[in-house]
Amino acid sequence: MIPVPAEVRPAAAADFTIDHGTAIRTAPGSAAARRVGEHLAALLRPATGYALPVGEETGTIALLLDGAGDPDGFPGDEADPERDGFVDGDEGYRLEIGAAGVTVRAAAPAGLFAAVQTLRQLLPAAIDAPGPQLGDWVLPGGRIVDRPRFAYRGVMLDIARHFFTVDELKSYIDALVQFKINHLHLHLTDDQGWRLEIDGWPRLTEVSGGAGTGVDGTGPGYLTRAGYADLVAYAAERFVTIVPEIDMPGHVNAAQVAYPELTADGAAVAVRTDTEVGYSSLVAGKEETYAFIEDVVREVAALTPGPYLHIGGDEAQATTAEDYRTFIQRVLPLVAKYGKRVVGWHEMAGVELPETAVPQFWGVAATDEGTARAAANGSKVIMSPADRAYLDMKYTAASPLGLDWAGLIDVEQAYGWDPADRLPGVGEEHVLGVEAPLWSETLRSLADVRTMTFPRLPAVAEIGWSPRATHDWESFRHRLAAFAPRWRNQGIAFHPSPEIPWVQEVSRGS
Ligand code: NGO
Repeated sequence: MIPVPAEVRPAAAADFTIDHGTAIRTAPGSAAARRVGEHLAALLRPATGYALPVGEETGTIALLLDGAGDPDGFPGDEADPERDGFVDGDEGYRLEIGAAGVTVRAAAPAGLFAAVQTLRQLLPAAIDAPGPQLGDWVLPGGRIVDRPRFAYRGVMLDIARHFFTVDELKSYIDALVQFKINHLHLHLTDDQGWRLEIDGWPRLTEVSGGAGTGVDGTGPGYLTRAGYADLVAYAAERFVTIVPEIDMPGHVNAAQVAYPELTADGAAVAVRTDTEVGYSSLVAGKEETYAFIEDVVREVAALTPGPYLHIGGDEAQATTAEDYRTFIQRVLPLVAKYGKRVVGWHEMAGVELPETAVPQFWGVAATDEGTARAAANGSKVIMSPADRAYLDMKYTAASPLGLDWAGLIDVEQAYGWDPADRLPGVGEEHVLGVEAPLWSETLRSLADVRTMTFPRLPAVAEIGWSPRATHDWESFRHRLAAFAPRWRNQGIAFHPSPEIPWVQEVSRGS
């Protein structure tokens, strides 16, 4: 299993077998629990061929909500099996597998959903095949009590350098949630392209989402407001929060191509499809700048139910330090005005931040003064150190895809760090969580995206979810090996890292 659960207690002779009589019973009166039950049934039906009805009356697989749990009991004494060991937070769950049935208890539907991902991994890899398979669908008996170490476990995809469609993004979400990833950060705008439709500023997407706006002149592509809303809803059904990023004050060439009034002298600028960074900037001393940003922030906030709005803030080499400060100090209250919490790349922490703002550390240096100061001031930090968590770095010098400015990242490198140990001044209590960013300069297809994501993302996912005490490379690489047949069955391309003793055969099937 990845991420490894907080507590696993196997029980001999208590295996449960899913068969044609198995039904799924969900918490009475909860539409959300019912949807999680339907989600589980939909996962199990193709390979098993069973009907797996979902209802509130009967069923040997029960998904129950029990808000009366005792968080202090974690990981549990044995006195009261209904109450002990209950986990706190929305994503915690308790799973009991016995010969007579399976019971999941959670305080919230998100916990039931997390438990469903665990159940999926407990079944043979053939469960992930798209069509009927022969076999015994045995869940190993025992008990699991589980909850995340960090609340935020994210992936970022850059859809500005190369665009990916709503359907591709949905399929990416399907792959990510299996590792209990709960945030998808979308890098929506950059020098090359602008990928989200904004009311009142149609040229952003007509021009900068048009043909020839991807790296090396690929494209076109952008998310319509309806497409974005559809994606947000799809993600929410899977307990994934979308974090939209509008990068500013740098990385804005595409906006300036569409609207030259956003440049210093109002003169037209050329489309850029190379991969240089640090040359464009919004103008801190111009009111047009903030009128534009307010329209964008208002619209993005209105379309996004999640709490965060990412304002970029990285690599503003074309903005003076003074302008950068002025700019960030103008934008922070704008985001707050529309009810969102600011996230920004850690350069933003060079400016004094309210404690609700979240710096995202993407550096490779051993220290970062601004991030440490923000943490001391009460901010929570997202950890994405580029030499560990960047999914766009090459695996080896021979990798055909990816960049290498932060080094080569094999699976052991992706796994071998601790978020609460990475930066002086940023300890366990300051870490909101981890995120693995995937920049798309070199990625043209969903297969490219998957090949860079797997098998490294599971390493970051485990670091974000599992208790620190479970961290163990030997254990991890052997557990990871079992995912090869699962990914093959799901049609997910992955890099066959030689460090992993991959399971080769799928010895089941009709
Ligand atoms: C940097 C840069 C991005 C690049 C990426 C490539 C950040 C936060 N800004 O990360 O524009 O695409 O590296 O790895």
